[in-house]
Amino acid sequence: MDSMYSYDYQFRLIVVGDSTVGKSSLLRSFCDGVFSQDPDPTVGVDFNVRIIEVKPGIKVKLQLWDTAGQERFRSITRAYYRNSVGVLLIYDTTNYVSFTHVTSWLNEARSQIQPYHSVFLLVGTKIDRESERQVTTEEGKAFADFHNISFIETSSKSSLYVQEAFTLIAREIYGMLTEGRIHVQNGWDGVKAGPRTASTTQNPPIEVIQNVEPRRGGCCSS
Ligand SMILES: Nc1nc2c(ncn2[C@@H]2O[C@H](COP(=O)(O)OP(=O)(O)OP(=O)(O)O)[C@@H](O)[C@H]2O)c(=O)[nH]1
Ligand SMILES: [Mg+2]
Repeated sequence: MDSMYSYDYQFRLIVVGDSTVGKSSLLRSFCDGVFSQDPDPTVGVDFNVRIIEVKPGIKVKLQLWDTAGQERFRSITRAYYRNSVGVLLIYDTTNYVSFTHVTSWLNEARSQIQPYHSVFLLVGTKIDRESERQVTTEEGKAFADFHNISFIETSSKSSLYVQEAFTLIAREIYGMLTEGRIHVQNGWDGVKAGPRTASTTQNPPIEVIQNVEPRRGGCCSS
């Protein structure tokens, strides 16, 4: 069992997309290893935590914000973008309309997060329902390539590529942190140094920026 107090960094991620695309199911599969056929819709926002290793010896606590897809909660969920360093954009591969809405989720996320940096991951869910598929893998990939973001397809029911999705985005964020393209900044909760960071020598030195304007440009910010 991971100790909740033993990690090098904390990344705050937000999960967005239309209602019923499977956001909560993805998080439950990842955090608890369970799947429900009939979960309750999310009301406002929900919160999950899991620690993963992004490379040998480097542990990251993922603070995962699960948002409600229903329109009536939009003003609540909007407030959670700003302090997120990663955004999982979710659509349902068996529901083409949910795929057409990804653009507006992406635009909303970008407008709320800027001028902070964040990393986006496009996730197509429910690939266990292959016979009902409405969005091809190529369409998902083309969208992701166009927007220069990563892409993966998952099944929470079959636990397919769920772990990989979170590892992918966490590694990308960690890479940007070590390259100095994302920073730990006072007043922003997207990335925080964990309790182990100061006491080990294996981590790259982190630069803490004090009360300055966040930097512009770079990956996924506009
Ligand atoms: N077959 C299959 N069904 C899934 C999968 N993921 C989710 N579902 C089903 O899709 C429905 C909606 O799942 P949720 O996880 O509640 O969807 P959500 O995106 O959190 O919805 P909101 O909270 O309303 O925004 C439920 O009936 C789930 O059982 C999957 O990978 N495969
Ligand atoms: Mg939900």
